[in-house]
Amino acid sequence: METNILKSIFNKFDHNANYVSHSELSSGHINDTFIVKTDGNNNYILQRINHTIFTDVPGLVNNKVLTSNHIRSKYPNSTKSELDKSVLSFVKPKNTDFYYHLENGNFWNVMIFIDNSITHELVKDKKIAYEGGKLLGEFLNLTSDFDSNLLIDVIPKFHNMSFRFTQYSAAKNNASKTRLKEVEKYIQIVAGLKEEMHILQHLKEEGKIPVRVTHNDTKISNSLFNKDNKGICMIDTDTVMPGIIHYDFGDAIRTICNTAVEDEKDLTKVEFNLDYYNAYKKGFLEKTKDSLTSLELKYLPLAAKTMIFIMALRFLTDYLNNDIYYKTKYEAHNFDRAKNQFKLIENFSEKLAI
Ligand code: GN1
Ligand code: MG
Repeated sequence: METNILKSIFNKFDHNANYVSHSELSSGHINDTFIVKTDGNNNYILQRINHTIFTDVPGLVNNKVLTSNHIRSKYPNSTKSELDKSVLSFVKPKNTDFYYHLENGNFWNVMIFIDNSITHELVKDKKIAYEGGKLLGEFLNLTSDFDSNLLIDVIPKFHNMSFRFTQYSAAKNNASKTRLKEVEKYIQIVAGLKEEMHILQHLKEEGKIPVRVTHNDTKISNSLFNKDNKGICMIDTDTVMPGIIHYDFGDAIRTICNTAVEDEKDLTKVEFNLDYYNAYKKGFLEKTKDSLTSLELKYLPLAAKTMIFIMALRFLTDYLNNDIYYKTKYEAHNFDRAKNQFKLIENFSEKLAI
């Protein structure tokens, strides 16, 4: 992205700081995210939100801001600058009340960058898993009294298994012969798991598992830590909306317990780390055990399997669709991601015997 364009977009926002430099953060699969260094007290995150995938960007931004404000309201004795170091803080463009700037059809959003913070793509220490579990538990606690009716469904049926199967079937019907042939083995695996992978959805639909405010994209790179690896807050709240805690617990486990990154091609490196699973669960339950129902607790292991599976299915679907959803860096990128997740399920099942 050209510096001049980026700088001019950044200057539309009301931050009282001068642009010094920027760099792209490339770990997301959907939006374009930049860190902007300034000469002021704060640095900022500038993000272009993909409006093809997120069709109601104003609604999405509103979800993020409402959730953040709700969390901030829990700390009435903290000053704004203290809160800006531990809770996401969104910046309005000049002369408007909305938290986004629209330019040439693109939606831009700015938030304060929390200094001295780090993220992890891959967990290499049990303590980080434990801290990550506490962080998610705390996020769910802080938002548990927030009225989820105030939030829009950013992507309707986002973690709905039947919906993902419908998309998968359509993709299979339209796929090229070559890609269909390549994925044959995985089509069998998907069919074998289909019934089990609908259990959580059925429990949700039957009202046996409560709907709460959930984050819905809890991969470990969306947990912000300080340099001592203590959790600061959950970031990337694009998909905050009503859901069940299993989505969040499961998606976090999917990434925390993978001994390799999500797109590692060498599948011998992909294993499920049971120690990290136990550490994450311990941290998570320390924060949530008093508020979870017995069914919510019972289904935590299945949540992990289900969320690994749903990502395997979504990557496979996108591969069959010729890569129309996720950003890819090379031809078989989505297929490699899918194979990685299928390997993880296999190893998960061996280790947890489910
Ligand atoms: C996408 O763009 P990013 O990395 O925040 C996806 C998540 C997946 C994730 C896989 C809106 O998130 O559901 O878990 O990729 N987000 C959307 O890494 O589809
Ligand atoms: Mg995301």
